[in-house]
Amino acid sequence: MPELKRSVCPYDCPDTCGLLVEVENGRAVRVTGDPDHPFTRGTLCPKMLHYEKTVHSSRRLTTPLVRTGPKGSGSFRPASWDETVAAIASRWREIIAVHGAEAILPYSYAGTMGLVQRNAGHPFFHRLGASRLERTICSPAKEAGWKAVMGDTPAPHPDEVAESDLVILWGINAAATNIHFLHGVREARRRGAPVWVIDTYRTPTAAAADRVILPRPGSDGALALGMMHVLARDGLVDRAFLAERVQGYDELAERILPDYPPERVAALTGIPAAEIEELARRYGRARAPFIRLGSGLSRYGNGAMTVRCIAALPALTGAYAVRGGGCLASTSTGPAFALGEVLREDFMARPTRVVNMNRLGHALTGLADPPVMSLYVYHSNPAAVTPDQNEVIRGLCRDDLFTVVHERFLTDTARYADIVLPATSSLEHADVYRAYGTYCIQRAHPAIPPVGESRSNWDTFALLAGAMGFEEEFFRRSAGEMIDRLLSVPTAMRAGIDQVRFDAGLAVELPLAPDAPRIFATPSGKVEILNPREPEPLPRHIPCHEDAGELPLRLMTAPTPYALNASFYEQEELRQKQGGAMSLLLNPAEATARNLAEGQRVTAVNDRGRVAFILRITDRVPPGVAVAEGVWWLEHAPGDRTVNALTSQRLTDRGNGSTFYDTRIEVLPAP
Ligand SMILES: Nc1nc2c(c(=O)[nH]1)N[C@H]1C(S)=C(S)[C@@H](COP(=O)(O)OP(=O)(O)OC[C@H]3O[C@@H](n4cnc5c(=O)[nH]c(N)nc54)[C@H](O)[C@@H]3O)O[C@H]1N2
Ligand SMILES: Nc1nc2c(c(=O)[nH]1)N[C@H]1C(S)=C(S)[C@@H](COP(=O)(O)OP(=O)(O)OC[C@H]3O[C@@H](n4cnc5c(=O)[nH]c(N)nc54)[C@H](O)[C@@H]3O)O[C@H]1N2
Ligand code: SF4
Ligand SMILES: [Mo]
Repeated sequence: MPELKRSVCPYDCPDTCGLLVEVENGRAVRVTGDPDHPFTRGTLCPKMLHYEKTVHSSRRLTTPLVRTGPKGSGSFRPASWDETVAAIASRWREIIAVHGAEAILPYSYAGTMGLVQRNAGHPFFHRLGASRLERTICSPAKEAGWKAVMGDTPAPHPDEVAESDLVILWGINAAATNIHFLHGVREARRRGAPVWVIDTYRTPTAAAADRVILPRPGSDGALALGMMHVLARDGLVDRAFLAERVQGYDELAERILPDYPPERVAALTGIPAAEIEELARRYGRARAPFIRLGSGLSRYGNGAMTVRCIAALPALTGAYAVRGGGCLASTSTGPAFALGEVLREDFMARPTRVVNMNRLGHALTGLADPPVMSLYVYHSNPAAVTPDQNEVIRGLCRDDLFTVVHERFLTDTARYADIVLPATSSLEHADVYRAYGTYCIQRAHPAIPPVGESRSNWDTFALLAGAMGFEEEFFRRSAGEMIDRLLSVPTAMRAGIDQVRFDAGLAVELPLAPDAPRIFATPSGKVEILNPREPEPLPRHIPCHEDAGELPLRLMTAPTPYALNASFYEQEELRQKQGGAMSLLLNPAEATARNLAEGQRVTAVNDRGRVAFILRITDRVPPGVAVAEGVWWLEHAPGDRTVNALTSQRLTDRGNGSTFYDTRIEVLPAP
């Protein structure tokens, strides 16, 4: 009889599902959704249905490795932990002696979202005096734009969407990235709410919508301003709400009335003026319109401003005050834990250099002082996921760069390492999780022993701390002790949780006061359409970087339902579900204009790179747009580069975020 253990999905996904793991002889044999999870209620996405195939993949790294061939060749010999940890410590001592500790750069992101394992390197690198990584690859511009208008106002509970009478899925492919949210959306629809999707192409989510609107990439801010123009012009605004609870509506009206009439917004967005009018009127007449805002539209040079424009919209109609209305950008559950206990910024003797993770290529190849002489990568795959792959790989090829990669698989990045350390999967280590699409938290204990000689992030940093001679008792704590410590610090947000359930390893909801999303946590206590603390006090349309670009196609570097960033490519079945090949989607008219045929090999080019894809022709993609779903591993790519060879290191208007979607290309037949 298999033993049943509880765990948590560790991936970077807003849902943070509870898992049930069937364990037999120390192996996970089956993984299913936990029906006892308050939000995800027992269903899993297609990626996690066979998590056991990832955990027990024949490709798992089981011992440390030392490089024996040229960087990138993938030639390694097995080695012991003692040998590799001693080698890392001695090389770091040499680097510190010559260049100082800031010549060492950690690089980590979202391989696991558990609070202790994810952040395990912070105390170590603070104590070492290493450079700090600005971790802004995902959605800091979205956060900045949201915060400028709504401050720290909590998002509505995701279940509230069921009470909405108009749902807008705005820049979110929820069928891939937030599948459990669609339960509530379906419920709203069953009760009569139309569902509108606003995206740049017909994603799988569009297939389930009543209406699909496809603005030109990067132009959603203008669309929101045009909608607000119509609301203001036609008197569809809530005067009482605006007077009492909104700052700056009159100033906004002075701008949107002359500047954003539907005809001008049609020119900016490519959406016909009549459709903008219709969308605005439907929005204005709805009792409780609910916007679920994704992050894709924030990954542009104007990303934060776009989010600000959209965040202003519910203020005009008072939707922010209505249950089932408003906007869910993400649930901020961070304050539920005293994360400072893990991060330990106090271990830093002085504030050290900060390197933006989106500009890794620049950091590794530029003339920084001190130069980056060692890169330590853990739970991230920068050779695949970071923009400007060519420059990242040029940097990783440097013979004088000492690279250590702590990983579950021999990823594109690990192939360039001098030393590879084997990492546990989430089933093999302890952690505690919060969520960014729900208000759930959950603790996980190891369900199985480590595969091979793999070690968790926490345990690996403990070894490295020992080898570097760090005396602090902190570095001798186990992950379990660290979690206990973290949970022993009470926070206002966790007060009143079902402690018995939580201690039993079940997911529990943070108690959200019913009206919390309707009490605006901004400095003025109002929705701040006008925010005097911003360099631009009022929302307006600003162009994105590539609005000035010359190549004809906008490239969408979008998520696929069958992978998560560059994770899950070890599963052959999931690659098959993605069509078996790294493909580029193009509209029939664009294919015909270039004399390209379905299934042929094509090359996408711009001044940063050239990437081979297999062409898929589909009218799901409008003219002027190309779509590359997923972040494939190089070994499965038709050529020698993957999608991020086309993306740039330029940052967003606010938040220093990535601009993956702000990319232009041309597509040519492959030679
Ligand atoms: N299956 C799967 N799930 C995932 C991920 C994955 O890769 N695969 N990634 C995870 C991660 S790291 C994150 S951050 C989250 C969220 O990941 P995000 O990248 O925020 O994905 P979505 O929120 O679905 O939003 C992306 C959508 O925005 C659209 N888009 C791009 N530009 C524009 C634009 O200018 N306007 C509009 N209206 N739409 C635009 C894209 O076409 C795409 O459908 O998902 C997580 N979940
Ligand atoms: N083209 C394109 N590029 C993108 C995106 C996109 O949509 N399109 N999305 C961007 C976004 S939103 C994000 S958030 C980033 C994500 O970028 P990353 O955080 O780098 O995400 P993954 O590709 O999932 O890589 C995580 C790695 O961590 C490893 N891992 C898992 N668990 C552990 C563990 O416990 N310990 C250690 N040491 N390793 C572990 C996994 O094997 C995996 O290789 O990618 C960005 N890049
Ligand atoms: S990736 Fe998301 S939807 Fe899939 S199991 Fe994990 S938390 Fe659930
Ligand atoms: Mo992300």
